[in-house]
Amino acid sequence: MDFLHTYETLKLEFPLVEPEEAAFTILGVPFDGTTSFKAGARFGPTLIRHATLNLESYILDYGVDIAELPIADIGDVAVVAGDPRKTADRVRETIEELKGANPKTIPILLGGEHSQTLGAVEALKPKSYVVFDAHLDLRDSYQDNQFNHACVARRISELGVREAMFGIRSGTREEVEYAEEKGIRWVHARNHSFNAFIEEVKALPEPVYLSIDIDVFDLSLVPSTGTPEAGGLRFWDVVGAIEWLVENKRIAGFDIMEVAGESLGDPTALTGAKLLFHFLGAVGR
Ligand SMILES: [Mn+2]
Repeated sequence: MDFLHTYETLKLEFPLVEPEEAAFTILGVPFDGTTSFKAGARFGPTLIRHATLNLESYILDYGVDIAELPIADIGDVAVVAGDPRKTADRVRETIEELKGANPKTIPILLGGEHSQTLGAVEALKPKSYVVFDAHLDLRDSYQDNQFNHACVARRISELGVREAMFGIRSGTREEVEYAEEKGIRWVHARNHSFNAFIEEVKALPEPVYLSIDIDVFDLSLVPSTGTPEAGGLRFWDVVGAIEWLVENKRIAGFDIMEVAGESLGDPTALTGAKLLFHFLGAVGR
């Protein structure tokens, strides 16, 4: 199947299927045009795909070999350098094309800046947005740009999507007040627990879009990301939450964003790749 805005790139080393037959469709978004601290998320999709070469496709935890699942990888979106809105439009259009061809496939974005999640949410129109992130991302504007990575949860909330956030440890007074005013639920990283997670998500309407900003993890796990923060979650905290969510809620889409780096084998990309495999295995089991 041909897409207007995508091109071939390094792909997952699985026996891939066409998107029309895929339960999961991977799309890279190599954009880092509004990154304000540590650049390099444009290499995230390639670095994550490369990092998967290090991993066994058999997931011990689930007894599932994800190489046997119907997965498509449609390459990367051709970004509009420096323009998060136009690039997110291409993400939206690509996912609309994909869902037109296969309404059942779950799109999986590999990023790339968090700003690009907006395009996926606009295409998929979930009822709820569950995000693991160090940051609230509820600014109205940042660096004079409403589509900056620091504004993505604000833009999604304005679409009327319910939001719940986990692993949070960074935000402004204005963002906290906005969350309060709009009923946006968030749990500080210090207070994270499986029970706290379920408490916040159990009543959320479906389908749910699940977004992982890789900076949710402690920066010792993920040194190469746009805005690293100490004091994050552990790997299995996030895996446990994903397992509950895919068992209990319909998932509209999934992403792993803000993976940066300049060298193959970067621990940030290895963390992202391992998380991707657990998501695939948890849904596929
Ligand atoms: Mn973040």
